[in-house]
Amino acid sequence: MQIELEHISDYNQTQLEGHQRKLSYWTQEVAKAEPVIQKLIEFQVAIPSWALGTGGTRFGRFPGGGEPRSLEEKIADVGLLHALNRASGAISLHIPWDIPTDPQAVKQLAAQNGLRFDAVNSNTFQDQADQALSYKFGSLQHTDAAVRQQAIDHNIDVIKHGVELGSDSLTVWLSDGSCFPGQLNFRKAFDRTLSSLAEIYAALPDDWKLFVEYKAFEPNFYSMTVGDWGSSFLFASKLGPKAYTLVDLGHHLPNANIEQIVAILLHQGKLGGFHFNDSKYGDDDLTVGSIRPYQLFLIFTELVDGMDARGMNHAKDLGWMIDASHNVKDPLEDLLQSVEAIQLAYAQALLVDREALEEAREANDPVRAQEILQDAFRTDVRPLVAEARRRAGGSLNPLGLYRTLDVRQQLIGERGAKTFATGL
Ligand SMILES: [Mn+2]
Repeated sequence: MQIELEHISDYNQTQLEGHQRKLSYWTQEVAKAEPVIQKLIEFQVAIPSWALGTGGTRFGRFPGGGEPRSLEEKIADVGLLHALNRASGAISLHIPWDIPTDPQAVKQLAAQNGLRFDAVNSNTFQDQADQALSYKFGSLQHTDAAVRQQAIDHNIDVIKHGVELGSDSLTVWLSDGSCFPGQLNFRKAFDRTLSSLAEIYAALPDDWKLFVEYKAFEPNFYSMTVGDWGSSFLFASKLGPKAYTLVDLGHHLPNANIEQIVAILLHQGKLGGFHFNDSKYGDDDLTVGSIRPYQLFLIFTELVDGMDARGMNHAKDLGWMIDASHNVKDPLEDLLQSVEAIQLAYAQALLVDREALEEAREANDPVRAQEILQDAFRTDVRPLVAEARRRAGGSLNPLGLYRTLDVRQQLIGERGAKTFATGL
């Protein structure tokens, strides 16, 4: 299905009066509001191709119907999101789940939906049916050089698919590590991983970036070879200027100070990409902003501050992506909520009075510093986000329109109730 422009404008008409009333507060604050709205219009968050179906755990999976059956249908789903919110203008592919058989046609289809291709993702955390050697004991760290070579070749293959689609970055997330003390020589695992990554790095086109994603635990439960930002930073630093750390919010040990990690990585010019989700206990992959919205705001405050300090373009200079799983929600509704949560945190971070905050810091005044941050966090910026969407041609209330149009039922009608999307 497609969401027609008149669906959006008709629906917006029904919401306009209420929207303008809420927005009227900001007419006193135009000098503050306008730059925020402009930045929100530019800001796009990529949607991963593996998050469009129902997620599951090792205990089970409860599909909701109408899931995309092919790469083309995944692109169509992201197209629906983007039509509604005008902020999901990119898709991130996972190889081999989404190998484009006809790259030109796929590229064209994406362009028709207003989408570009974000980072491509390799997969050496599971064995494919036609695969010669197993990744059971790791991929880039493996003791057997032939397994390492297979994983290197796969990553280089992923780069080639990405080049065909106009992508410009590769995300490498490794499940490599060990489950038991004594199983792995940490130093050898590090060295092997580094030399494997160096071969992949050497195959990167000049204008590409390599993102090294870290994760504290799972599927390995004793050690992860790229287990924290320190190891990722070390790998990225040793690889060279095209390699960066990628921060996934769910990949830390409980209560890690992610905003501080982000600040230091940005300060060192080594933060490359970001995977948004939320969690209570571990890598829960829940809807962004559903558990810890204040943490998300604090992270964005550091992102904005750190990017401004380096003269970076908020919309273009970091890779922004959602990486979540949807066990009990309609994936598209969940993604609409996640994008909105990101926009809200971003808008609030833009409102922080940085000059006053810096003064409070220099004066060792934590009370004042907290007031400044929480003043921004407690500001209702929903009218600004809605206005940015409206101006960009999206819906004032994407979720409301999604339900009014009964999109999921239409997708079930087109694709069937028992379709199965590849993903996690
Ligand atoms: Mn991730």
